[in-house]
Amino acid sequence: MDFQLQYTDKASDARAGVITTGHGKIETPIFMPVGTAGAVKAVHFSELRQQVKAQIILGNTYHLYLRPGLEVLRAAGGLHEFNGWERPILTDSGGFQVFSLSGIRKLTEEGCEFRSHIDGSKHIFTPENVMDTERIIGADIMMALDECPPGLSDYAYAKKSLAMTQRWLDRCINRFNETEPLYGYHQSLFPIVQGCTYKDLRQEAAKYVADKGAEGNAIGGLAVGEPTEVMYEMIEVVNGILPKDKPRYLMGVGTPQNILEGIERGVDMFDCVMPTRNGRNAMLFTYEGTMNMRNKKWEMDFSPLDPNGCETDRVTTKAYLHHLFKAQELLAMQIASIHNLAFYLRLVTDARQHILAGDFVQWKNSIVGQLGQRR
Ligand code: PRF
Repeated sequence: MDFQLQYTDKASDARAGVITTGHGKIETPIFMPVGTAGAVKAVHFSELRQQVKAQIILGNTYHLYLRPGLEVLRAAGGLHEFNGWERPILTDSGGFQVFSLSGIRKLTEEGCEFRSHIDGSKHIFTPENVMDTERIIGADIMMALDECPPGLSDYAYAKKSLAMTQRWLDRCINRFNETEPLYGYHQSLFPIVQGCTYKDLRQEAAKYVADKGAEGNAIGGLAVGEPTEVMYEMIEVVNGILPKDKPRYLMGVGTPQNILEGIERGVDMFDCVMPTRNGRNAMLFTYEGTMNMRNKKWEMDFSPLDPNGCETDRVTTKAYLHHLFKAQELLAMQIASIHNLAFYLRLVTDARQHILAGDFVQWKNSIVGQLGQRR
């Protein structure tokens, strides 16, 4: 993997760059649609390519390991061959999903034991078997196994948890280095900085991760219940330490405003379920704020969702989408998901253009207030 910085903003830490993987290039800053089980919910890959203009998608080790399972993925020749997405893929390691989804779980030095949310069967994720699983899935970027404690954890717990995440990271790196990619293209391993909301823990965690010399680095453990301002402060602390010449990925964040604030603080990669999940729930993101498409005010509004948006935005009227949500048509979820993902990709593409043009901060300040409004 290669990362070239094209331009660093003079007035902030925002950067524009290009990541090159075995499945093509990614222009940063970038938003990665979430494709949990190897599919982006309600959006076909043709729409993802042509309308959303997604450059990379995310998969989850937890889901893919449980279903379709490693035997199928291995026989298919990896996830790219299995699902037909020929652009880059990143896989999250599963730890975070185990904590948010599975039932009974036990955290030990060895790893995390959990029960499948599908059939209740018992499993364990260890740093070693997660690396092996991510090799079999074959993502271009693999994430290390970490523990993401709740946002408001006390200091003692946060410190203990971080120490274990660091020991797990060493085990991940060892296994990663002992194994080879299975399908003939390079895979990168990104470590994850944890440390909750404690500045000294975040600093220590960022130094620990930076010393590993990985091809890219991630910031985890944020947007998990702490105040937004604290999240921004932690990003600043961590990015002050992580290497500038490697991509930085802020995991599971966030709203359009969060993404712009992250970009301003030197983050290059983002993922979040919000555009798809909220879209399925009738919420649209736009530059002028959010819209609830179930609201009666759209019943007679025959203007397009966005005359300057993707094809779906140009041909769908607000009244029609309102009708589809009221009638519980599946197409409603599809249109809203395409719109939201296309908007998120447009947001980061516009941010990139303004970084390259040298007026990112001015542009960001001029739109960030509007983004939070309700239309
Ligand atoms: N760790 C991992 N995945 C994640 C997170 C984390 O801390 C988050 C937190 N926002 C989202 N996804 N492995």
